[in-house]
Amino acid sequence: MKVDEYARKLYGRPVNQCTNEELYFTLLAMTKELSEKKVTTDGKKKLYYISAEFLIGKLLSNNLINLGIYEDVKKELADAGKELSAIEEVEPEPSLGNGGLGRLAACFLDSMATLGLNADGVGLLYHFGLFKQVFKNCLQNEVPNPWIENKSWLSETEKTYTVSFGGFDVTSRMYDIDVTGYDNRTTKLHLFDLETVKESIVPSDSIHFDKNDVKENLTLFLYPDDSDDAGRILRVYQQYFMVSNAAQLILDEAKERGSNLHDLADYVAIQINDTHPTMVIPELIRLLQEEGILMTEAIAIVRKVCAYTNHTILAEALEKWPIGFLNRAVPQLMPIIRELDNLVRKEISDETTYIIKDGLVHMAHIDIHYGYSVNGVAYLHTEILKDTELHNFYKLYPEKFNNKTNGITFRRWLAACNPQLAALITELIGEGWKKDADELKKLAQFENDDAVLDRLLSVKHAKKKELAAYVKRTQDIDLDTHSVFDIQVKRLHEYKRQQMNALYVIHKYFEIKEGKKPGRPITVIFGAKAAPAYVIAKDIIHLILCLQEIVNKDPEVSPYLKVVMVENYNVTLAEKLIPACDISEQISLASKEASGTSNMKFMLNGAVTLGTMDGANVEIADMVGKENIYTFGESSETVIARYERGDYKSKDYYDKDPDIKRAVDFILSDKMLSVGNRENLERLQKELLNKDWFMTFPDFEDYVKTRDLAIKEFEDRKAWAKKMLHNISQAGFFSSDRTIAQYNEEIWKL
Ligand code: 26Q
Repeated sequence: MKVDEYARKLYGRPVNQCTNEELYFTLLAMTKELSEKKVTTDGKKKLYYISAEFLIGKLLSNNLINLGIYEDVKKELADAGKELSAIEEVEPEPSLGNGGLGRLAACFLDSMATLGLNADGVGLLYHFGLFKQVFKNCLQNEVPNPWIENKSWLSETEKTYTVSFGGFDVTSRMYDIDVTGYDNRTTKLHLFDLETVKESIVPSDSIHFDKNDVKENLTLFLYPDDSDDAGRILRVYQQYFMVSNAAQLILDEAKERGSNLHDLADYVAIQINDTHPTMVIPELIRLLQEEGILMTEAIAIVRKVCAYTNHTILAEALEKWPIGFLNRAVPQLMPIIRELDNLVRKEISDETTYIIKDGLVHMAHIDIHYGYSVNGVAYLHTEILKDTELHNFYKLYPEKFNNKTNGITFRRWLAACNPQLAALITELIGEGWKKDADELKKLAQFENDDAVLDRLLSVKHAKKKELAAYVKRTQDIDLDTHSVFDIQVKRLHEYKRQQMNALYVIHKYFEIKEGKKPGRPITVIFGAKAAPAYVIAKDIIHLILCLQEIVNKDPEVSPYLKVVMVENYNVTLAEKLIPACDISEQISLASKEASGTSNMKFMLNGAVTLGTMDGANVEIADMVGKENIYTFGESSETVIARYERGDYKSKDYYDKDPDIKRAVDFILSDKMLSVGNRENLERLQKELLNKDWFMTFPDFEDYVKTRDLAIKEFEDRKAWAKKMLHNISQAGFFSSDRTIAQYNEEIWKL
């Protein structure tokens, strides 16, 4: 299979005479044809991973790697004077997710295909995806992010369904994206779209549009928050559209495979990714009834089919829909949901587990009562669910609760984004790690091999140079590649505590001004989108962008400290940032981050974690041992107890710790006001002083101390390289192949 043949066929010209755009479309066509040949749909039982988000990232390199032709294609192009990396730039990134949950779903699809499981993803085709972030005057603005082109990874299918809403019907169409497994089968991501959707109602420079006409707007955007009622009810329409299509597809395919529907559980497993697809439970019951099955049996069938994954402990993030919304959008489901609630009320005395309470439908409660499995996404997270958040459910159904610690695909997060490191690893221990991640353990034998440690450091330096060139090109900021690259990239949320990182930057700024210079310059990099209506999150972005202005332009400070906030953080940027990182910031308030997955990606790329004992950091710490990670901060028990007592007063810490006071005061200093807006900065300062709900102040001192220690220990390059190698060698557990194998063995049983 030669690229040249394809190029001649498509454009009538050899590779060396094609533009990068033409070559992108050539490779797209070629790859699609190859992966199509590998589709296999065998097996009686099939898993459907239903998710409102699939943050798949660009697909070209990933597919070339998984099809085993990356090296050959790269070489053929290079021989013709073309660069694969330049061709990749042409590909738009589909932004079909907000963050961790969506990216996890994408990693899972890769692993399901790689393990050869009979499993497809089902979701929605959002025409503009999540908004694109643009910075202006140190503020975040949101603009639409169109990504669908005439020729793309999407393939239109013949499948269309009717979905009924209160008062009107719509017609859907299924589009497919091939999911190429590494050296294995191709499975499918099915994305449903609305036939009547109208892109033209969206202006080019704003994400505000008429939210009233569902027939025109249903699949335009992925909603980043639930701030206004118009947006909230639209989300209900989207969710029902997704699950009604999924349920119709699932029943069609099960019948094709030979199911008589009474035996559906032998043919189908459904994983419900957070509560967003929860309505698939009443929808399946409704459809089974339409097929002539009685309600009682329909419920029993669904109970053997659906499994639920919880991704959050934040009470405010658990979905509860007003009955009025559901009555309006999906009136046909309400009698079923009422019946499901009545059955719970008949059987169970604990009112906290009821489905309908105070006019709200608790989506997670439907999943837990009517699914056969409930899993958390990291050890600590699952323990907290069992002990506190979902304790009453755990008492009812201890057998349903299980943990599946998240994972990441090593094909994208090592082989594709860091070919230099991948090549070094392969040279040392062979290629086996790409399919059996545990083989990375073999790297431990090189921990005292100076030549290997030197090469590891030079790979890291090469990746830092690549990132620095990118930052220079896109944001015109000069980075010192010999400085410590300290990176925090994730959605902006107060519990993730980017504000604490920013306070550290202010603290360093003062220290440098006082003449206390760090032994080595520090580069602090942020990447984060804030939900458009999340006011404090946007204020935190404002603070960081103002710091970027002040710090980088101060000739006294900038030789020792730089701040960069990359614009529009997404998968493509993650692939550039993560390999270049020295210190991975994982600083959520203990008990709040369900798992985190960037922590795993950083570790795999030889960064050392600076983190709280939260989410999967706990397992990382277990795995690497305390010499190879920097942990700090209060434990989840202490935090949970403090919330229970309700006696945290941030002002007390401000009054007694002069470092905290100085940093917080700086937020409203003349210096800050010379670049920033009083309104944003004042609101943020007040929030910290009067509330600080995610307790940054109690952890601040330990954070500064521990971060300074990490920066100091970075100086012993050999010892640091050893930590890096040790982290990589222990990362195997965090392969999503391991996670998916566990889902299959313990939940799906395909
Ligand atoms: C809900 C209702 C209305 C509108 C939006 C939403 C909504 C959208 C996205 C709620 C939650 C999300 C995303 C959650 C998420 O990404 N959670 C993360 O999941 C990761 C994978 O398990 C974990 O690693 C992270 O710890 C967790 O924060």
